[in-house]
Amino acid sequence: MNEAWWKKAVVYQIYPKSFNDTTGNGIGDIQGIIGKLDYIKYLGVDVIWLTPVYQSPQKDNGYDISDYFAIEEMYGTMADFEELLTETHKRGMKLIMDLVINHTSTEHEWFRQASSSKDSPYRNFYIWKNARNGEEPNNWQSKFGGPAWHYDEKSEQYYLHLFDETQADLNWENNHLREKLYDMMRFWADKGIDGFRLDVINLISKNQDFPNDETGDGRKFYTDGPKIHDYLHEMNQAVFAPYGMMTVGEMSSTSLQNCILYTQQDRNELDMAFQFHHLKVDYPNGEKWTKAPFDFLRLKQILSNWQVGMHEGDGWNALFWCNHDQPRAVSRFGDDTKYHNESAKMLATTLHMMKGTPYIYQGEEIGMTNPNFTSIEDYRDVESLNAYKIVKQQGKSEQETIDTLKQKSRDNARTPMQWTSEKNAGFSTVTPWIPIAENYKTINVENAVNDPSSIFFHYQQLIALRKKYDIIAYGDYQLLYEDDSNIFAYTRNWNGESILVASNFYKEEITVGFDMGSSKDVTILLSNYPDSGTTLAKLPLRPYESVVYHIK
Ligand code: TEU
Repeated sequence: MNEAWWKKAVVYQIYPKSFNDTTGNGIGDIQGIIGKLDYIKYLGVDVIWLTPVYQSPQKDNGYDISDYFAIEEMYGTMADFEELLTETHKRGMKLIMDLVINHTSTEHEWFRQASSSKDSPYRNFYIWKNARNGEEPNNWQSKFGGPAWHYDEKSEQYYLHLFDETQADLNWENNHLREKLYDMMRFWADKGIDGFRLDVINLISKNQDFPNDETGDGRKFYTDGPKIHDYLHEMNQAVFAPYGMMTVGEMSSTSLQNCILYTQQDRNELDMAFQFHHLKVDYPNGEKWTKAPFDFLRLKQILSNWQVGMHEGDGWNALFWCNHDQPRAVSRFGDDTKYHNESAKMLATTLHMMKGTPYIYQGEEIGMTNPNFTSIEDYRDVESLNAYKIVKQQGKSEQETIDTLKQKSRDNARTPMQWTSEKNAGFSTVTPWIPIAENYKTINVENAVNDPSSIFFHYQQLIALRKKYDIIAYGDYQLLYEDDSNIFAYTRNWNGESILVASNFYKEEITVGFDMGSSKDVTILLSNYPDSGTTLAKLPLRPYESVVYHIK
């Protein structure tokens, strides 16, 4: 079988700002990553995804790029980056960079030129529109709150920004712009990087009528937009294919149908896609900024639909619970106190035994939790600060607003990596740019690697299983106990063998039964309890118990 290597790979995501500070300024840096490469290698991952380290005013922590060819000074130099790449390769790992090409910072030279005059040759690199009845050109909303248009006094037109007003959307209709972007991508490819994670890539093609959205926020006019597949194919042929790159697209509010098209191998667009529907199961009526429990049945249903749909459609999923935009999974779907160890392992197992390429976000492998910030002073994220204002304007009390942020803020994921129980968690010698979670004295890397029963070693074993058993990469997927409100169970089947995953998502012990046919040889590949049952017909699952069985 000649399958792509990344089908058996696991990726580790690094958010440099919060990873490891070697300069003593409270902010992580590239040398800090180099210093921890042996740790990452020890976990067993194949690929590192580095979130943006390009020059940036940091309004959105690097997702606002002002120079694609320069390394942000606070992270280090180009020489540091090259050293990181060499050292990563030396250890047999690959490095993919984050590519933010839906928008640039308004401090990018292109935007400076574009906004200098309507006649600038760069004007058409961005999306400019006249006012409509003295107001915004349409009613599209920014994903960070408020209108998606900003009026530029000087050149007397509005420009589009789907994110912060300092993140101006690029005009992908412009061939010249596209060529410039592909040249830039080749610059990094020539340095030897192994691929790209493409930020909100399914938003780059906008409906050119820019219609008003009578029933929404504009999303339907640019999500998986009219020319998206053409652009991705063009990009693939211009950059990804010639350099043999691995690519993963971040797909905002996408559909299964489109993700199949994005990732079917013979279409030559992308290798795999992140979708977010399973992480909206705690958004009542689609509303993020409300404190709410998660809907477990929906969670199972969504993940399972994508498992089956991508398998049948020959697409490929990027699997994840956590990233720098999401609250910590153990706090969100598990129990971050009494059953911290069990529930973090249960979540890891449930996801890692699925079909797709799993992504681990820094700190997830030691079960880092949400920090439970109690004051708005602790927050840094532009989206959270906007939400704070908006939610209060809607009439919610200070306490309610803080409680919502505590559950939903992206800063939940952005607190410094907890390396040791020493001052500042071993992250920095000084107070970090954002507060550290108070539990760092117990939840930290040093403790984890010294404890054979730690969450860290559970992840290490999950990664090793994926390498050893082809069925994990290639098997089909069948959901069991679909309507059960405590148990997440599924099988993977391939070449006459099966894997059964049985996970209890809650604290109550539940007994389940599986009929896997007779005279089968059942072995436990991994469990988060030392003494899980092997009688599948009658299987008690204790709080957060999660077991992987191999059945031949
Ligand atoms: O995120 C895009 C995105 O749609 C989100 O997950 C976003 O955080 C969410 O809509 C907010 O509710 C990507 C990056 O991962 C994120 O960090 C950037 O802020 C964003 O793009 C803009 O570049």
